[in-house]
Amino acid sequence: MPTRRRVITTGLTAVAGVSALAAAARLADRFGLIPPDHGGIYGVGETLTYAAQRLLTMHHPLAREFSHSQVSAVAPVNGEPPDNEVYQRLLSDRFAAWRLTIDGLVARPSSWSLAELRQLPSRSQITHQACEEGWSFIAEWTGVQLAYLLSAAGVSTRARFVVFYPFDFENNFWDSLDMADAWHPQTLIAYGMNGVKLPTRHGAPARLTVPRQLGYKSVKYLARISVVDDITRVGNGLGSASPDYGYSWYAGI
Ligand SMILES: Nc1nc2c(c(=O)[nH]1)N[C@H]1C(S)=C(S)[C@@H](COP(=O)(O)O)O[C@H]1N2
Ligand SMILES: [Mo]
Repeated sequence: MPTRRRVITTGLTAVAGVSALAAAARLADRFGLIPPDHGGIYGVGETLTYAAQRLLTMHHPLAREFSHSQVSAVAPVNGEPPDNEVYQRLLSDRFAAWRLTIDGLVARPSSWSLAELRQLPSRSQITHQACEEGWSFIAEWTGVQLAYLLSAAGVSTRARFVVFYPFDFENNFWDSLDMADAWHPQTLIAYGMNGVKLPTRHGAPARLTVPRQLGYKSVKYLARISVVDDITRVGNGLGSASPDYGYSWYAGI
């Protein structure tokens, strides 16, 4: 991915020239399209990738969806189930005591049990999940749209990002989405995969799925969702654990 990004940025520079780069950076600033890790390793390249992707996807905003016959026979795993006591206890009880918390800049901080989530309007979508390591698979995900949960909680107009905390947060894994991706109809809190309940290693009891971005944005083993205005005060301040490992906060594909 870093290689591809460098190619894109270099390509943009070659085609557009330096003055156009400056114009694009001004445009990004004007529309607030500055990623939280803009000061990181990739600098202006990150800002341009994010801004360019947002402008390009304005007119074809949905990730491609596939048919049942295209579902992959094998779905690899990246990120084993958390081995901490809290998660293992919930797992041993088949998540009967699990609740997904929604807090932060919402009118009604709330929490949902798995049974409650299953009673909400559901959506199933067959999408492609691509890992930054180079492998991918197509699977059907079933769950509730994050937008539904956000509406139910009543999101403040000050909201800028939605933060996702998994049970392996202590191993430094977490991420966030901007509001455009948070409200996106294909952004799901999935509790089902390929017609069965979400397998443990794929993120039980519930995971995020964000098919417009690389796999690492799709946080598994969810514990808590928090709506914030200032992402710089969360964790490393870069919007995601991924910049700690050299990957960008924005992973649009
Ligand atoms: N909580 C948590 N979520 C995670 C990870 C992880 O290590 N922990 N790995 C991510 C990465 S890098 C990818 S590619 C996908 C893989 O999802 P899968 O295991 O269902 O294929 O989950 C993402 N979500
Ligand atoms: Mo990944």
